[in-house]
Amino acid sequence: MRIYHSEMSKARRARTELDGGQLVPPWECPERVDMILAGLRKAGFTEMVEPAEHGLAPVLAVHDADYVDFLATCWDDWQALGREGEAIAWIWPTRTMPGRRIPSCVDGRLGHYALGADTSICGGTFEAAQASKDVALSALDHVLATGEPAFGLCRPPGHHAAVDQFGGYCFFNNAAVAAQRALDAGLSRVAILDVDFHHGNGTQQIFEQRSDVLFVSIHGDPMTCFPYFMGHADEVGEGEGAGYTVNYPLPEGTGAEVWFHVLEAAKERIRETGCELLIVSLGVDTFEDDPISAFKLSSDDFTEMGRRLGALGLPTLLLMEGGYAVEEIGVNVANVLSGMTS
Ligand code: Q9C
Ligand code: ZN
Repeated sequence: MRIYHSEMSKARRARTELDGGQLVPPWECPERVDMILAGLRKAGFTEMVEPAEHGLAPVLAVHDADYVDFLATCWDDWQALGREGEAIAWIWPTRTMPGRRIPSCVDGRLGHYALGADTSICGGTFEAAQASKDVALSALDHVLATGEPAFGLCRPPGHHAAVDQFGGYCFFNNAAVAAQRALDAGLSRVAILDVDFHHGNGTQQIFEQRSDVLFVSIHGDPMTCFPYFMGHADEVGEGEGAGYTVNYPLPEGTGAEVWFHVLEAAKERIRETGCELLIVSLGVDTFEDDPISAFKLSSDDFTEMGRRLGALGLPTLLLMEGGYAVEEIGVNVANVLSGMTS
């Protein structure tokens, strides 16, 4: 299987994440990329390909232009104020104080465009986000041209990024950008299956009202898990999109038996809706030793995941999302890819 990745993904090297009331080194670190590449090489994957530049047009097909402009300018605006730390949102429009216009100063703009305080913006963030979507789009091009599966080692991840908001370590929604591009290339319906531990709120929001993208997610119950405010089972899509959003929230502690049972239900929905392409939002933070998540999949279970995804028999684009057990992230990703191609 071809592996797409970009060295530019490591241009984002944030120092801080607000976690438990403290500023800690971010869980979503550039070392993840090297550990995944090392794991893949060790497992015998040798075809590593740098992406081609696809520009911002495919991003603007799913994200608002003012949001993209904010990401492009935020760090410079922040630095121009002489700030010492990284750019972190700290005030928001809320239920009792709805924002009626977008502020002009960077603190206000951060609140408008952020969905959480966990994700700092630093130099290199915009460049890394662009590399990440180029990885997704180049891998997509390969799948569309050959019918072969491909893996896009996207970093930063994408599934929490909404039409005009960043957060949960995500800036551009790589899976959504790729899905829209596949539709624009002539496909009629695309499935995004999100197996990251966290609900893919951004992907859901982008496609909630549409039936040309089926969004199916298996994730930690938002009653107790990030992103807390989306991902319940009764969110099923709206209007035209009714039935094309499917959420499977599962309790913390969920292990392989239940998880794979739910995966089969998710696959059935993908089959019955006639999707022509499968995009997998591949988080491996469902791993039992993930430091910030709470499912119990073993490294061997990821091989089984790959097998079961491959059994759908669809052209498949795998895109990296989360996974924070850095020591084991390489073997876990490699196992999914090996299972799929076995
Ligand atoms: N600082 C992905 O897996 N942070 N994002 C939780 C609090 C949010 C996870 C810890 C977790 C986001 C792509
Ligand atoms: Zn996650």
